[in-house]
Amino acid sequence: MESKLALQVGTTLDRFIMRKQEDFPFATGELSQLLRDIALAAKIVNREVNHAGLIGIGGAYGAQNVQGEDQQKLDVIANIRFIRALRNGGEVCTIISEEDDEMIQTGNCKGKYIVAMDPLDGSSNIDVNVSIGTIFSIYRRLSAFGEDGVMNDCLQPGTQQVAAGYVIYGPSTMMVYTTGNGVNGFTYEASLGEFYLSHQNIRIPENGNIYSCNDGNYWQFDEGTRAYLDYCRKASMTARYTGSLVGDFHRSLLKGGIYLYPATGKAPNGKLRLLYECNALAFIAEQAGGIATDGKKRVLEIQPTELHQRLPFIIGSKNMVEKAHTIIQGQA
Ligand code: AHM
Ligand code: MG
Repeated sequence: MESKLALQVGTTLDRFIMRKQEDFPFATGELSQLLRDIALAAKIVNREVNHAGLIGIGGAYGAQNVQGEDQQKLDVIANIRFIRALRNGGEVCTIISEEDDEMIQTGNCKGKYIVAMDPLDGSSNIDVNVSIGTIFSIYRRLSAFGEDGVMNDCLQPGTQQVAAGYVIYGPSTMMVYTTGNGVNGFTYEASLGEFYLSHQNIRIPENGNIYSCNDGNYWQFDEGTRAYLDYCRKASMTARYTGSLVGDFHRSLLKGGIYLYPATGKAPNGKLRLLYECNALAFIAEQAGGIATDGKKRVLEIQPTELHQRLPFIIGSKNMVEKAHTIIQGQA
């Protein structure tokens, strides 16, 4: 449903969210407030990211997160900032974060929503000043109000997302999100402290010429995936891979392309996480006309069984993902 009021140049994220809410007269405004809380935390993290090189908080924290990966100081800071914003906001009862093994209870037992997030994805890129991002998914809780959220609230398939998005901290900082009614992007104007609508109703091109995959893993991929990468090379497609999922996905979304993180010898179930990396981007891709799968199934229909579940991941332009499936499944 399109907003009743025409959107004008200079529309801020706040105003956009407000106008969208006017389309739903019975809505309580809690989801709108939650999106604003996320945007506020993103502004704070953006400031930290911009200052990281200056105040010496880039680099490893010296600890490891639950998956045995080095935690960067900024990962920790971003995690704290987002949790704090969601706790203060009051709409969220439970958070799932890449940085925390267990569910995080905010203490807002009346909160309607669950948030799954990767507070700072692509953190190996922080020290080298390459784009990084925050990814988030929002679900309605299933359990009764008045208590903490439970595992069942967190293990919902991606089809149940009520909103999802990402923030990319790059040459410009942008927030891109969907509430299931198209995808819109907002660019941050730091001097004014506002996100402005800059990319209205984003549609991912059906075709593209860019493939994005860690080619160094080539010999760890299955035969089908290798055949697809051979096809990309023979077709002289352009290879682009930063190691920052948000950046690589954002490029595909705007220009057309395909991103693949297949299973490898080292990561036999894939590397990326369903709840706070893949589902959000899959929701956005589909809302923009693209496709996201684990190589066989639609990502959004996968029933999660654990918080930090991993999966192989293919996402991008419709025709490119379909072609990849055909080749990977040996039908080419
Ligand atoms: P992270 O959550 O630890 O940052 O890992 C996720 C990142 C993605 O952003 C990126 O696409 C991928 O891992 C890169 O992995 P690799 O270095 O194995 O290619
Ligand atoms: Mg991550």
